[in-house]
Amino acid sequence: MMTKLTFYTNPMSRGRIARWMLEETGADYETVLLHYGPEMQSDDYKAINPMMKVPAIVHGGKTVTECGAICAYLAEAFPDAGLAPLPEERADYYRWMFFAAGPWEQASTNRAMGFNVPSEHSGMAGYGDFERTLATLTSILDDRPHICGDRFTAADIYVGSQIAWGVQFGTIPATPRLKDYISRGMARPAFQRATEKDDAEMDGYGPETPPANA
Ligand SMILES: N[C@@H](CCC(=O)N[C@@H](CS)C(=O)NCC(=O)O)C(=O)O
Repeated sequence: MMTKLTFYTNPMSRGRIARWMLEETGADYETVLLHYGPEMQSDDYKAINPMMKVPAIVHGGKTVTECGAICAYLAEAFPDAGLAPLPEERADYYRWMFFAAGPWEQASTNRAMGFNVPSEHSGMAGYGDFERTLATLTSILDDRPHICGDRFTAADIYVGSQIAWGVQFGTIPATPRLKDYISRGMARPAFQRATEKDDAEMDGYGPETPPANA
């Protein structure tokens, strides 16, 4: 019997990264759409993610939250998709997955909110400062077509999505190299399927939209 896989998301959220990963695996999954606000803060959902955030997956009764962890978990749970790192790719894979989930997510969010680490405290901030973090992120692709080298892996879904969103929102400069990298990801059939599914659900799920029964 197939292990049950449930995906909790909102189509206007980082859940798009997890959806892309799910589509790459070819796994069967059930989608539960949550509105921002009361639905994400309900006791039922808090039992799944006490952070009250999407995305989350529940697979065989086990919960995984955090986009980076969801991508890494699914890559291993569905090895036939070939998206988990080969032994020689592991160093780059873990290094850049964690870099994107930690330093980059914090640096880019703080920048978007207009918060800059005071220079005298950059030693305490895990990402130091925005400029350094940005330069490090974009340098990954200076000498390779994918995050781990020659091959597309789950790191290209997670780190690549962060790069694509940064370019889209203007936090990351749109260099020809990055634009080419992003287009290669977007050309993948799984990305297109995921985008179609999320786009089809957008109506009524924005951050300002309360649930219909609220
Ligand atoms: N670090 C988390 C971030 C998750 C996150 O912030 N999700 C946002 C949507 S993009 C959310 O659920 N916000 C609802 C809220 O905080 O009320 C991840 O990578 O999954």
